[in-house]
Amino acid sequence: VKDNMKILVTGAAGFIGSNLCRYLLNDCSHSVVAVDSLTYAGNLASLDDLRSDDRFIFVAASICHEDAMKGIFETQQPDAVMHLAAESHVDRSIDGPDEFIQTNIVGTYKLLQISRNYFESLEASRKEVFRFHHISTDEVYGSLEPDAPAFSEKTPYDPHSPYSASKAASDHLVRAWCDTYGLPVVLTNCSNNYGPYQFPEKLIPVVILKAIRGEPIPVYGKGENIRDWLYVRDHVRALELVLTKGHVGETYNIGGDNEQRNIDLVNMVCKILDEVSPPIQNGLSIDSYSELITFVKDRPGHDMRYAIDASKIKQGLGWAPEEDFASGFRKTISWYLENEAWWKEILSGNYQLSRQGLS
Ligand code: NAD
Ligand code: TDX
Repeated sequence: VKDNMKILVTGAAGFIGSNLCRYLLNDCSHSVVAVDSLTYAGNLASLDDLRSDDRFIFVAASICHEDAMKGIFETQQPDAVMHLAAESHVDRSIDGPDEFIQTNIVGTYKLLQISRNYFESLEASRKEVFRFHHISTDEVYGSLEPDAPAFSEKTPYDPHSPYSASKAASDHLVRAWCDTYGLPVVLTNCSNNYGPYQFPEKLIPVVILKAIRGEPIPVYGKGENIRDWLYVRDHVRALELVLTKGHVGETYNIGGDNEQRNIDLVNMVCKILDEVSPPIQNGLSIDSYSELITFVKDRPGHDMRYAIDASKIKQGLGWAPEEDFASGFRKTISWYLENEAWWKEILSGNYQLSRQGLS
């Protein structure tokens, strides 16, 4: 597989997509065709620093729009697809599952059909190179009991939320297109990511931004749920490795070996913030941001624990997380403190103005 591929990245203006594009261009020698329909979660500002690179092109389009997507394949002639476009927030999927079914299931189906037709039209040497990489989540495996072994690639699927069920459905479709039509696919299922450019609805940015603005920090239930946290840069490194070195038809689990109870994590973030941006500096008359922690109504069907066994990608492809847990969180907190303009535009809703005038 080539190390200078032209990669069509769907969901490129989202959290992981924008970090992936940055890695593919700045740390590797790939070119990127960035596709995103700019839903509430997509933000062109997350790609600002990449737009002057002549190996980068952005196209506003939905994976659900077949004509638009076909046109992109025809004109751009990508060597590979990395499919990240999705509705990604569990709470939103509970309040309104429709978009999750449309984008995550129907959109993935449409993208598979277009990719399959495109793949079949390629000449033999380009067929060797082509991959369809589906980016998925550990949530498809369901919830673990406290002492149960971590999820492996062989763990049976048991999704509980509309989000995880829709991602599970998309995983099955991708495998079926490989087995039935010979589309050369690879799949990855990753644990919770944290890092720069994460939309302020997810736990870590919620905690940081509520804290520095002196608002209650909502912790669901008793805060005892456990997630396995991975720095986003380690995830995108793994994605590039699987795309270029992974075996066709295979799935790789990606995780940080870093299980944390929500309440412990939230307290840790508050403690780092106390140090680097003391409450008094933000005009707050509290000693510690942890005083803002407020236990709220639990998420319905809230999975208790996720944990990933990443030994297949470690042993098979030589991947390992590089970012140390504490330093990764410090970097993330600093990023939010230093990039006020990025999140203020989101909190005010102004970021959505950037999509006006896009075809
Ligand atoms: P995100 O919500 O930040 O970004 C998703 C992007 O997809 C947005 O830019 C949005 O505009 C775009 N999008 C949505 N519908 C689209 C459509 N119909 N057509 C084109 N673009 C569309 O999500 P994220 O956290 O960056 O997650 C990216 C992918 O990684 C998702 O598939 C998610 O399931 C998966 N994943 C995320 C995590 C995590 O911790 N965030 C962990 C494992 C897997
Ligand atoms: O305000 C909050 N308070 C809280 O206690 C939020 C937003 C979350 N939580 C809890 C719920 C979860 O146990 O924190 C944990 C993490 O929540 P999210 O950030 O919403 O992530 P999660 O539901 O675990 O899903 C994430 O990881 C897997 C991503 O959103 C998914 O896209 C990914 O597939």
